[in-house]
Amino acid sequence: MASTQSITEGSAKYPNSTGRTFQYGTAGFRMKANLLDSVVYRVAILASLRSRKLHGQTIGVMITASHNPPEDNGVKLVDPMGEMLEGSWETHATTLANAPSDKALAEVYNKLVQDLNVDQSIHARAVFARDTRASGPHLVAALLEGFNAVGVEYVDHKLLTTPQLHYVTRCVNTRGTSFDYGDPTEQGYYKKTAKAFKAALGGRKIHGPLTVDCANGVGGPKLTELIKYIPKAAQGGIDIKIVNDDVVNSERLNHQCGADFVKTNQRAPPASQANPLERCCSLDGDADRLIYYFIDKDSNFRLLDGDRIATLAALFIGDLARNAGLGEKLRVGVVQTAYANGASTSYVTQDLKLPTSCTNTGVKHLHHAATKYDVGVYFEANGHGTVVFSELALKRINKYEPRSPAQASALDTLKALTDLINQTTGDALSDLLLVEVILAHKSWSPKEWDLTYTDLPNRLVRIEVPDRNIFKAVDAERRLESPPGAQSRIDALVGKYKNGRSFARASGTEDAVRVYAEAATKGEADELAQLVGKTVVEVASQFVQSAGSK
Ligand code: 16G
Ligand code: MG
Repeated sequence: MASTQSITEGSAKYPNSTGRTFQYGTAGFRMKANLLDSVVYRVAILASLRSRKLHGQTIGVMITASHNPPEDNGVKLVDPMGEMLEGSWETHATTLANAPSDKALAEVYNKLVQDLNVDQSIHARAVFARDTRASGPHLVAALLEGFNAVGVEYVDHKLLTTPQLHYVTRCVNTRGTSFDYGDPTEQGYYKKTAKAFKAALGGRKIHGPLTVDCANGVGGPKLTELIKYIPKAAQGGIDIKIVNDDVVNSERLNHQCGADFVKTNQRAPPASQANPLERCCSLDGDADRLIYYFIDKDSNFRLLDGDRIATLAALFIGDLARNAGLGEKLRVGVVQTAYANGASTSYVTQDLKLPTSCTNTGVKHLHHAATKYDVGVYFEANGHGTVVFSELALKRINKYEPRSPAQASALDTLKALTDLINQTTGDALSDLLLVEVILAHKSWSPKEWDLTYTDLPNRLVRIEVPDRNIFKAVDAERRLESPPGAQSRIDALVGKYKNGRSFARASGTEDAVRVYAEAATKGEADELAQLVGKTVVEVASQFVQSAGSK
């Protein structure tokens, strides 16, 4: 039970004194860790409201800043089924975080209780975890202060990857129901994942080691744990070589390593010393992104990003569904964002003959769109993604009586995948086991995987402008609606390039505009990105001038 007094007293220990405006964005609140005290305290209060509003279901709280530098941190809420916080509540999070004083906070709280019709006598529950950042324990103290102020019963899961916390949240809320998702513990996660991995492999051999760069983040110790539950290749499992798993020297987090480093720089982290044609992958700081890569026989770096993982998964699952006799009964679709390489989209529609959808950037958008298919494969090019099976799909898969040994075998693999793949959010650990299973089934090295299609040359640039908020995108961020005239200038530039495609969108996590361009050659893609970037700078400064002259 919460009282105005307990809220203000707790808040006085974590006052909002930074003078900042906070915003719950695509990845929750994220910024320099030393600015987050009051925000985390208030997120605890928000969790109590959310839990009570949802009749005492358990809400997850994750303290992490993913691939950001070590001095940053962040916090986000997880809804009962392990999904991202419902969009309309992001506004409440922002309102609470920006209440200017302790007293104002209590007022905002009381107003939310009224407006949202929250019954304060309901028992509120939360689970939480953090990544390995040095600032984590301090922020946990602020969180506990908040939980105590509003009377939340909580379980501290200490260090977890973000997807593990999503998993635990769903498990707690489905326990003992027909949707039981598993044992709500870290060990439960390992046992379920390892068992499903073995079943999905179905006796196929994994050749050669997989080198995993853990970004010096929480994925390192957690992958080390997971491996204990999985046999080595010689015993029918996998040989994993872990690099960048230093979580003691926290300044090494995401430094010269991790999925974001690899995707942005298009090169392997220096610590990765794999031989040509050996499979390598990188996680990000909280292990919800995964990027594969290898060095080809001519010593060229080859990236196998989120688009590649999505196409590989869609190819495999589509084949399994057909081979199991469920081809007509399972509608497999692929969800991407505007950043997906055009060649990957063509491959899905023309070669795999599967439907695609394009959504705004941010996992919650992709996840939502993916649930519209029976089996929705979603990945951002940056490596965040998963595959979601609808309730109907699960029913069909579990009830189907195979008519031949071949159907039975495909069905078994499909069933195992529904347990192997984290249904709550993108999960680098479960995604990497999925990739390994698929490559083993197909007897593919990364070379064959890479040959499925040829990426269009592309370029991503970051442009700083006085006010990114004037850039308003529509049509899944593929077109700018504002500033006026900007899109027609971009269209004119794109029209000059063969296979040209380009868009500009305001970043949701940084004070910048991102410009993406594709074209027939690398030189042209670079040039197009530069020109569109220049246009962005020009229209932004014209906008400032015209606003100033009004
Ligand atoms: C966040 C999103 C990620 C997205 C990225 C875009 C989640 C959990 N994370 O990291 O999906 O790709 O933001 O960043 O939704 P941007 O808006 O700065 O380009
Ligand atoms: Mg992440």
